[in-house]
Amino acid sequence: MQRRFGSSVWVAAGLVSLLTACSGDDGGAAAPVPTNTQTNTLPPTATETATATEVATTTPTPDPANAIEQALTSVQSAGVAALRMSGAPPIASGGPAVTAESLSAAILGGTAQVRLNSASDFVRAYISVVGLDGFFAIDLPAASQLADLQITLGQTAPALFECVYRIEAADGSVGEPIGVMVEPIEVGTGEVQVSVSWDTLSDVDLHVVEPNGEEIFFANAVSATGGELDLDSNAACNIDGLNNENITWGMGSTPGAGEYIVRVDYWSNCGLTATTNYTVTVQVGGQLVGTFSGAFAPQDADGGGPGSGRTITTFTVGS
Ligand SMILES: [Ca+2]
Repeated sequence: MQRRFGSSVWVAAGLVSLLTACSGDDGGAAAPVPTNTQTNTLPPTATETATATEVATTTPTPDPANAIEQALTSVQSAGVAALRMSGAPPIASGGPAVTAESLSAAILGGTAQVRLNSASDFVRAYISVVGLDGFFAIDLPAASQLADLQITLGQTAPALFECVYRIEAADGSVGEPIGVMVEPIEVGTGEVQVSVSWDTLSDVDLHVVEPNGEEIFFANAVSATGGELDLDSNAACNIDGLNNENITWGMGSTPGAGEYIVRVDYWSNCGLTATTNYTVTVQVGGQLVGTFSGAFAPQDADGGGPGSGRTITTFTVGS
């Protein structure tokens, strides 16, 4: 079917954000970052030193206002959720270096696709944010020189923050950290927010069916209840490189009570032969309901319209 191109003003603004977000993750351009995000500069006591070596097993009371969840709420890879640890990740100890490549833009309340690469095998990755306490640690299914991460941003993440990656080899050695500046795209983050991100320059479409049956998607971008598709990426293979779509109910609108159906359609592979991996993120009432990852093969592309797509999940909004 015919479809419009993405035309809203803020797609152009978002592209600027993407470029900014990518500016530090091309390997050589990354600025060095502190190897420790702790702000306490007092010399550690014997007790504190002992505690610091046990960050993986102790759970100090976190300060929510200064915790990593201010920026990042979840990290996954290969269908496994990362562990949320307190304190700071381990410092470098001669392990492998890493580069981080953004395969999608980062949007508020959505999930960014990030690929870690190394010239050497690694078995674990650490993700932290400069100035915020805590970190995520994720074990790979097997030693690899590549790991694809799905990193979910908070709906109120800072306008600019530095995400720090480091990896660990099988022998326990940790490499030097790499910092990536992230400037999230300010999409709508209302009472209900559904988004999808993906990792190739192809056209994926997000469809949300409301309890009243109205379907929000590119050809019906604003619903009667005020639900709106406010980001439609790579529309008709007019590649913006954001690789994100977002549907939300903004200020002054109220999502109806009842069950919502989330579908994702592979509109076009845009000539690519690679598999496209996607992650759907659902936020309701300011809480992360869940993330749902899957993949499209090139032949799954169907140029779909209303009613098209793969059902990803359903969720219920109370009255
Ligand atoms: Ca699209």
